[in-house]
Amino acid sequence: MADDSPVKSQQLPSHTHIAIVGSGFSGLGAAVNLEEAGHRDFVVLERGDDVGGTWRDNTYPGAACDVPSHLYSYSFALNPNWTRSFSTQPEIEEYIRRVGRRAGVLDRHVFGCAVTRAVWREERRHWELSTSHGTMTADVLIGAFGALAEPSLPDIPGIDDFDGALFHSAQWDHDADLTGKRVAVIGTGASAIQLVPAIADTVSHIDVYQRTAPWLLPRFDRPFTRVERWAFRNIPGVLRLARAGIYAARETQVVGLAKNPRLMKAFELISRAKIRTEIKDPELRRKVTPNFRIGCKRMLIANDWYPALDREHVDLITEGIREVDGSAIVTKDGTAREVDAIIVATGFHVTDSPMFDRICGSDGRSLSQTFADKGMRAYKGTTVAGYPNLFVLVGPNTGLGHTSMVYMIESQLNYIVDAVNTMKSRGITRIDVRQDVQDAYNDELQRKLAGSVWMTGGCASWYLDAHGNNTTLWPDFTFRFRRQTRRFDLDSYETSLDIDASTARAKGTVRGFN
Ligand code: N01
Repeated sequence: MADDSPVKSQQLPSHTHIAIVGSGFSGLGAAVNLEEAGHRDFVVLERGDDVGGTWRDNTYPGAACDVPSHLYSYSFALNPNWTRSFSTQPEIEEYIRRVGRRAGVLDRHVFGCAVTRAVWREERRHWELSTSHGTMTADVLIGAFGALAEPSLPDIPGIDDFDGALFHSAQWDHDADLTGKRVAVIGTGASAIQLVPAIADTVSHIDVYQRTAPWLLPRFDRPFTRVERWAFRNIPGVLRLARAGIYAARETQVVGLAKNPRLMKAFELISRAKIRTEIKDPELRRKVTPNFRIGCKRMLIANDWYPALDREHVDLITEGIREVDGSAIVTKDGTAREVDAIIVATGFHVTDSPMFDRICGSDGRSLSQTFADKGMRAYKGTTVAGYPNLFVLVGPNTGLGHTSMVYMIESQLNYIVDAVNTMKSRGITRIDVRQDVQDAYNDELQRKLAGSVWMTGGCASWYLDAHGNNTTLWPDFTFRFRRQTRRFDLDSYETSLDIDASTARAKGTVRGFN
């Protein structure tokens, strides 16, 4: 099958053993891992028309990865053909599509199928799913809906009545012709710093609205030479070696980020030097210099952001936005700036994903209700007390700013596949993580986070929730998470057996049940 061949969507089954919601890096990875472990009775429900998730959706100009591709890829599908060190969005999307097609799991996908509700039915011990294609049930639910899937729109008075083109960076309107137009970009996060330089030559003017200046580091991006690509393809071990080297180099950052924030000062010096060399205008230098410790918000990497801001037809506006009035953005000092298009690059609903409203556990409460008291909490970022047989990928405190999320996803997948295998081999129909185990796990996480730069660096970031808790980031070396998730720890769970297994239970061959 050609790599870009169209996918044929399947019918929604009435029941499946395992339902996976979403087919980005995590959902597709789950499908491939389950298939390899011999599980055939699963279905992937994907609201889009192909695999790829965030890499399918974020098609804004300049979209690229901040983690080198040899690490930002599946360990089971290394790619010797990456064309450059930091791949662009089209190349990553193509990679994920190819993995999906080659793994032979697309025949278990239902595309264009949005899950609108998932309710645990205690009496039947299964999940009842409402979807845009009808209803179905599943014994096990894997939430792979992603943390960066739901665009967050700014609440600016009058913006809905704006007279021109208006869209979010993650929902780029490719029909909107920006040639020669006056454009406003709201936000200066990872997406904005990629898209502004990419459109700067096309548009006549850009107003960039900055609320908080980000710290920037150099982007060591370059095309691979033909010799390197030949070596990646033909010399055994070279790909793995490259991957290991990138992994080790990135992991050293954890020492400063999580353990000793004062060490981050060295990065600050590099970033300040970058500002001095890449920007001529002293006033602009002042505006782009952050007022918090580097690492507190995600460190960004780019070589073209400051030079783009320094251009004649690009203005950096730091007065806050008051409102949108007709075709003008009005700042708090009363200045109105006319534009033809507004691009909002204001990030995603991470700690308040709409999917949390749609998943209801054994007491009927949604995940949002459960998370309302203390914020998002899970065990090993994957299971949540009161939500039996639910596994969440890229769940609470599994996020990273410095290295590859695919590494965390694959760690979770080890754990989930082992859990599903354990349930099958022991005849267990219901697992629910013990509340005391989950609480102890989270107390330990917060203790580790307390001294980190994310908590002490003096910034407001989407890493923190409404309570000021960091419920998004993993606060340690990632190999420690890999170690924690190597095996499913049945003793941390309350479990129930199926009727066939009761005989085995009577013989005392199954432990850990209630
Ligand atoms: O979003 P963000 P993003 N008025 O939340 C500002 C990943 N990613 O789409 O800092 C005015 O980082 C907000 O200001 P402030 C990556 O994990 C990865 O850029 O909150 N401004 C900020 O400047 C990343 O972290 C790659 O004060 C408002 C910006 O909007 C995540 O996606 C590439 C505002 C939002 O920044 C999200 O990045 C791209 C308002 N009302 C993205 N609300 C890779 O390379 C928000 N802002 C892997």
